[in-house]
Amino acid sequence: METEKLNILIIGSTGNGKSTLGNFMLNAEMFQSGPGMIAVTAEVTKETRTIQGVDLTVIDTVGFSDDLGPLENHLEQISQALDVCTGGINAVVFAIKASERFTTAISDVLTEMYQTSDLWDHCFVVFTNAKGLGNTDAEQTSKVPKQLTDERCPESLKTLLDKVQQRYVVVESKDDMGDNYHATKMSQIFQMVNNIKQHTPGPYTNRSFQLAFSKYKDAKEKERTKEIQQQEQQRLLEEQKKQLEQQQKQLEEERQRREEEQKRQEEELQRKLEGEIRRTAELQRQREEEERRRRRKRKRSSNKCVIS
Ligand SMILES: Nc1nc2c(ncn2[C@@H]2O[C@H](COP(=O)(O)OP(=O)(O)OP(=O)(O)O)[C@@H](O)[C@H]2O)c(=O)[nH]1
Ligand SMILES: [Mg+2]
Repeated sequence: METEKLNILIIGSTGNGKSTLGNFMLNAEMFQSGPGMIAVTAEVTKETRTIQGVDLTVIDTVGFSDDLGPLENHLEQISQALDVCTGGINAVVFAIKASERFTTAISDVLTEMYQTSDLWDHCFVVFTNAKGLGNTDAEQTSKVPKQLTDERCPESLKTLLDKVQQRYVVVESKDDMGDNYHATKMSQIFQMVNNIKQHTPGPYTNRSFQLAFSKYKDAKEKERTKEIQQQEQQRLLEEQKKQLEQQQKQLEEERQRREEEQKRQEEELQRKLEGEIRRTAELQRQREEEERRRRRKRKRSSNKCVIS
C-alpha cells in the first residue's frame, strides 16, 4: 500500500512560531527559528519526514511583516510557496502566537486577503505557544484559549476563525511535552487536514491562487487608475480654481487702478477749476481796481478844470 503523502504550508506573521511549528510537526529541528525582533526565515523552505505513517512535507514561509511591503508582496510570496509542491497543498496552516496580541497589522493583511483568495477553504489555524497563555500541562495546553470565548475577542480574529470554519488547534510547539503530547497534537492536525480533504475538491494549487490573485491585481490596478484619474481631476480643478482666483485678483486690481485713476483725474480737474476760479476772481479784482483808479483820475482832472 502506498504511503499517504501530505503537504502542509505554514503562513502567518513573522515571529508567530511558524518554523517552530514546522519543527514540531516533523518532530525534528529542520527549520531555523529564533527569538528577537528581526525576522528569521528569509526564504520558503520545504522539509519532509514520516510522521504517524504519513509522508509529511511542511513548507515554511517568510512571515508577514512591514518589511515585505504592500499586500501584493505578501501574496506573491504565498504564491511562490504554493509552487513548491507540484501536487498542490493539502492544507494551509495560519500560525498565530496565542500569547501575543492579535494586531491590526495582521488583520489588515487578512481583510485584504479575504477578498482575494479562496485559500481559506484549505486553511486551519494553529495557535502556538500554548504555554505562554499560562497553561503548563499537556491537558491545559490543548484547551481553547479563553480569549476566543471572551466578548472582547477581536472581530478580525473571529472573522478569521469563521473563514476557516472554526478549524483550529492549540499547540505548545517549542517545549518538549513528551511523545504522547506530540502524537495527540499530530492526530488533531491530521484530523484538520482530513476535514479539509472532505470539504474540498482537491489540493490547493498556485493556479487557483493565481486566479484569485490576478483578479485582485486587476481590481487593484483599476482602483489605482481611478485614484490617479481622481487625483488628476482634482489637480485640474485646483489649477482652474487658482487661475480663476488669479483672474479675479487681476480684475479687482484693474478695477482699483481705474478707480484711483478716475479719482486722480477728478481731483486734477477740481484743482484746475479752483485755479481758474481764483484767476478769474483775481482778474475781476484787478479790473475793478483799474476801473476805480480810472474813475479817481477822471474825477481829479474834472476838479482841476472847475478850479481853473
Ligand atoms: N514557548 C514557546 N515558544 C515558541 C513557540 N513557538 C515559537 N516560539 C518561540 O518564538 C520565537 C519565534 O519563533 P519562530 O518559529 O522563529 O517564528 P517564525 O514565525 O518562524 O518567525 P519568522 O521566521 O521570523 O517569520 C522563537 O524564539 C521560538 O522559540 C511555542 O509554541 N512555545
Ligand atoms: Mg521562521
